Amino acid sequence: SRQLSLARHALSSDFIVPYYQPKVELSTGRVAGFEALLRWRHPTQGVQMPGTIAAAFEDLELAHEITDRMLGQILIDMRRWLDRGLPFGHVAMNVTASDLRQENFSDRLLTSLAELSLPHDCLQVEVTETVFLGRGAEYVERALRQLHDAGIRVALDDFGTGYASLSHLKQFPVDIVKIDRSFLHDFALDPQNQAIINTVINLGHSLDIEIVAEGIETREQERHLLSRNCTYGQGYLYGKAMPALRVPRLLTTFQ
Ligand code: G
Ligand code: G
Ligand code: MN
Ligand code: NA
Repeated sequence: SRQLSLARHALSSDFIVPYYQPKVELSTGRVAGFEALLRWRHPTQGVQMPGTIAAAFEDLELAHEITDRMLGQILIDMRRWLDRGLPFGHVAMNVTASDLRQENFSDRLLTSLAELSLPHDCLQVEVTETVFLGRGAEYVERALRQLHDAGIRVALDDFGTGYASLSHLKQFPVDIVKIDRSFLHDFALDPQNQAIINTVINLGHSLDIEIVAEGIETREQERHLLSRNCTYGQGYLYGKAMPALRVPRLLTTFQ
């Protein structure tokens, strides 16, 4: 298809890059880390969102290549920031069930970190609830456990929207839960969303899971989350995903 050839072209010409969206500690405003979000820098049409190459994620070989490209670039960016003494915290990268089912995914990831002498706690992996379901869940579990045991924290993305049951939080090594941004939308007017958010925050405190609220756009949302002791937040209020080159300035102005 057209999307597949676009993606192949983008990969072959180095146009697929991670952009970095800040994640902040709500009580201080300090940048705690970043989520890496794929962007395709089109030579003439500007920066494209992942949706423009969605079909590429269905082609497993291409999807794995995209993940490798993202990981490689994220590691290089982190190495540069460390060398400059920039306190970037961590970078969370999105991975799929298909990435995690690869025979040696976690080994390769750990080897790549070692090659650049990067500490394990500077990288996190983000998965959605769907990785727990379906074919090969035992391989996914094994890979996540290996990463978690090596000190790479595992974040569960889009929490509350999928099919995950609470027992997945017990079965899989989940260190971080990200509350899906749909619960923050309209939330000043929606007592049900507020109740869900409060419940997930409390669940996090009881299970010793770090909670990140996604999609924070207003000070009012921030205030509410703070009053409920939500620790971390991410959203346009703090910044959109930005190119690696802009990260140093963000870190030096917001510390
Ligand atoms: O900004 P935003 O349009 O980037 O992201 C759209 C969707 O694409 C999100 O659900 C996000 O999790 C997903 N996404 C962003 N970057 C990556 C990536 O590197 N790999 C995978 N598998 N998904 C990504
Ligand atoms: O599925 P995942 O949570 O990885 O996707 C993140 C997506 O949400 C990206 O497309 C990102 O650009 C978008 N996003 C991040 N912060 C906000 C926000 O505050 N508001 C909205 N509407 N989208 C956001
Ligand atoms: Mn994500
Ligand atoms: Na999300």
